[in-house]
Amino acid sequence: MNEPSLLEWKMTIRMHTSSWKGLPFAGMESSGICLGQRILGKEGRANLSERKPLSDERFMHRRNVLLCGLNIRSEFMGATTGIALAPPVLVSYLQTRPELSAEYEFHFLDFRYEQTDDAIVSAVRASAPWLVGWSTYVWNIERVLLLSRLLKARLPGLRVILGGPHVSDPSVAEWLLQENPALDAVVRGEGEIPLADLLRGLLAPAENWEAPGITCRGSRREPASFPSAAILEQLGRSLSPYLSGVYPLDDPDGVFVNLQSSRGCRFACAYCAWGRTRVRQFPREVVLEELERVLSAPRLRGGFFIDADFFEDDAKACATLERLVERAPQAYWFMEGDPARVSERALSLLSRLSNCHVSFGLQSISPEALRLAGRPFTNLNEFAQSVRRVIQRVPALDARVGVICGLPGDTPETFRDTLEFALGLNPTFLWSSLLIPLPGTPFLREAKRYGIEHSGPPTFRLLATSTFPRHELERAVRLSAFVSLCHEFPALRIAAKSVGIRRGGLRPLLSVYEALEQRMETQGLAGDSFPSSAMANVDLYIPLREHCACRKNIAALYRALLGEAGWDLPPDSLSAVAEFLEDIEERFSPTADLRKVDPWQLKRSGRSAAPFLPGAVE
Ligand code: B12
Ligand code: SF4
Repeated sequence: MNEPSLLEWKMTIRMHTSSWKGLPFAGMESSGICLGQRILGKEGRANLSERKPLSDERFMHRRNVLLCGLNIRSEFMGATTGIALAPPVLVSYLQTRPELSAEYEFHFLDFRYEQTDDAIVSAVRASAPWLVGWSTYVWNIERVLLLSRLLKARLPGLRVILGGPHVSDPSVAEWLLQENPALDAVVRGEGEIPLADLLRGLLAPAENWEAPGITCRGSRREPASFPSAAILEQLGRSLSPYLSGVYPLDDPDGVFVNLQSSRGCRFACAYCAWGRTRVRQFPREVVLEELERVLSAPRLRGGFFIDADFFEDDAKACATLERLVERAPQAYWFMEGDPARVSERALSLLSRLSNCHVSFGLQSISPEALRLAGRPFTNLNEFAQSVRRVIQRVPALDARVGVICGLPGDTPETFRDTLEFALGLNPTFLWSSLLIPLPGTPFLREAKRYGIEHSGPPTFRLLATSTFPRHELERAVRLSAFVSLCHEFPALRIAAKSVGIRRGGLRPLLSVYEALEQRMETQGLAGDSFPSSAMANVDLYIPLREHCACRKNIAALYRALLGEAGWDLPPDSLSAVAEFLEDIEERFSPTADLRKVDPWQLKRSGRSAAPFLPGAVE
């Protein structure tokens, strides 16, 4: 493998922000830093700041700890993929520990999934690490294991550790060490305290790997897990990579940040790897100071508020929204929450943001599935009313609803009822995730009891449940990816709804998409094989969207709907449909590529477009 120069390496890392072009900035002017200076000066999405002057004796021989993130496939979220937050958070924290920063220097690298193995390995090697730590999630575990093998083969003395939610269960951590000689240890749970303890232990002449929260190898290389480590009692400034300057906010390509104002969740959903951790809040002043710093970024594209429920603390939510409205109303803001908790004040502030997306998790409407998932409290009427209220009050809001396919207790029929219910709420985007029995969750720990059949480590891909046979599950995932795609086209959504309501029946809305899917299948829309990844929904949806990124295929989709509509509609409506079709075809030039078109802009324009069918319902 050719070694890249440091400059090439910096450029490799930066290149992966290039897909961010095309989205508007937050309305602030560029800092004026030119690209060349920047590449030669700081290192893009890597932090190599805080390097102490080499003349300082104390820092001459520090060991280099490199923490790496490997993000999701960027086709999924496009320009709003965001950053892998854990590595810069951990670097930020570790730098505040004087006993460690005297002996170590800490850096992070944020890789894109699309980067080649060679490019990633070269970038890691170029930073000459003493220890590499990977931030591990279900979407990158297989790749991280491969990269760890490649790195260890080239740098036999390198210490390689994993951390993150996907490896935090002791039995998974032990399996990983058993099966992967390239790994030296796994840090379980919240990383700050156990990683600091581990690094302190590694300073001993004999390198002590044993510490709370660590799974490491014993004297005969057999894996052993030590009891869980403590979690941070107080959250504060030291955990903000933006306030510490660890994460550079002056990237000339713009930044899309992840922001955290609390840790933990008061619920404990059986499919979630994140609940069951005590809720702790960052102090209000730190949250606002961090937001202020982010809002001062010269080219801010927006951010994702990763709290479990953005709206849980209304005063905090409104204080945040007020700043977004004042400082960056055009940027892209994402948050998740309970629709019933969105206050009138929050709604009024949301209505002043141009590109805001809020996701509401429905998951299922089956009482049995909700009970088994630990969400028996879900009140479907309240959920529906709350989502409708949000959409009515803020029509320009990108209001999304999420469901899960394959929950224990759900059947193919109840899942289709869930899709029908969700479609009826009229969200701008309906996303269906395939259940993953995640490490650390009851659904994996007690898979048998829940009737869950999975592929085992490392990804735990769902194969079937006792109420959802395998072939039905695959059908349901295909259908839901297709529904997500169609629903993304506002005019198609309105048209499908109109056709469905006219036609009636058991599931009036979903049945239109089912018929449409059948028509499109005959035109080769659906591939033959079913993706063998844990996130088959994503792997089906991305090529579907790519397929519809050209005028011909978009037109085919609309024509299929026209066929459906033709069965029900009076002839005069058909001419309106045809006109509409032309309009759509115009929007998508032959070279139009949906990945480059901002889907949120499309949605918005659709919301204001007059429904083309008589009596169409938005
Ligand atoms: C942001 C986010 C996303 C973004 C990801 C993009 C991005 N740039 O980050 C989006 C919205 C795209 C996303 C998608 C999905 N996500 Co998500 N997401 C999150 C979320 C909300 C925040 C992650 C985060 O940054 N946390 C903040 C950091 C600081 O916390 P942390 O990750 O837990 O890291 C701490 C420890 O784990 C540990 N640690 C982490 N890395 C390392 C590394 C080392 C070396 C060490 C020592 C320690 C360590 O220390 C950190 C600090 O304490 C979490 C939930 C949550 N609030 O954490 C879910 C979460 C990460 N997502 C999850 C899942 C399942 C998904 C999906 C697969 C859902 C689905 N079925 O479709 C999809 C993936 C889609 C795809 N295409 O691949 C799971 C992951 C579980 C797992 N085993 O991997 C989580 C935990 C939520 C859950 N319900 O369980 N997600
Ligand atoms: S799914 Fe959401 S509400 Fe449920 S435990 Fe996880 S973060 Fe909390």
